[in-house]
Amino acid sequence: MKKILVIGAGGQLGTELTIKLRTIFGKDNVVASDIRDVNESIQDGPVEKLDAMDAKALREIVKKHQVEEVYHLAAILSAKGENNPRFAWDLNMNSLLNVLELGRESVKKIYWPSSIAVFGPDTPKDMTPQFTVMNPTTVYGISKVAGERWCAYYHHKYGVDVRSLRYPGLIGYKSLPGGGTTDYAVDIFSKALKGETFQCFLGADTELPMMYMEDAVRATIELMQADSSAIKVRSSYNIAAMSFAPRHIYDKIKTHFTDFQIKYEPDYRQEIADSWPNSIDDSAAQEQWNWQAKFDLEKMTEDILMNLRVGVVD
Ligand code: AKB
Repeated sequence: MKKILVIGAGGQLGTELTIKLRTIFGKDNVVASDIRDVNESIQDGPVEKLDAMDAKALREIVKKHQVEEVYHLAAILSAKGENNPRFAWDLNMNSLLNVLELGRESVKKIYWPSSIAVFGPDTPKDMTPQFTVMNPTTVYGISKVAGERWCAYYHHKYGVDVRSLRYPGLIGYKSLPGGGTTDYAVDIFSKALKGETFQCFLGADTELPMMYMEDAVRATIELMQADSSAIKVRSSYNIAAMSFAPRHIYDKIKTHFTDFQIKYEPDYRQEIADSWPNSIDDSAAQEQWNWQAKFDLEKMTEDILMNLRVGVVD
């Protein structure tokens, strides 16, 4: 069985992806690494402390576990990146280059996430195409565009098998996000459950592309399992599932928690959200490796609330 390394396994996506990879490939074959202590739910297999900017430490872990496949998820996200742009650039870029270099050595396949943050105010907002004007305005977005170009470069120049998805905002209930502009759509559920008023840092009508974590994890694994000849895009694929604004998700949750209240208090994250698309055209992913989302806003809300074991009202 091949050995897999997840970098940034303690993060929102990393935790759920590690759990899923361990159920598929066996818990001893998936090494969870992070700069911080990881969640208890992924301490049932090998765990390593790792600063992904440390190329030597990374190479040693790859050697020690004879890693063949790397999922490199460590990054500073959009909102947090604006507080320390230089550090966000250094971390996001240097860690990716460290991993891509391993692709020229012993690692056979690499996954690296991009984001809808690669798009900016000049990008067509509705059904944003796979190939279009980008011009992002956040340091996170700039690092993702540059990262996409590096991935394509390493593939074409050195034959590195690197694959990537441009995630929309990811929504799950098992692990918390940190530092993103779309995080409100995760936080809103915990406030509803606690019976507290939700203070939303985006305006009521701010529509953004979003995806349920179950779809995001499945998309990632399906892309990695697709035949190499099917992968025509070596920068990063658009993927889509649903688009909604804060008022839409509030209305959905309110059908289950009738007393739930929301207050809109937009802050600096509003400008970031306003620079991103409303919706995404993912036809290239659908055509080339059969991507299809399963969850819309209604199904996702019901699933989250059911899993959190609260009374779901019909
Ligand atoms: C963020 O909000 O920064 C991320 C993203 C869309 O990449 N969730």
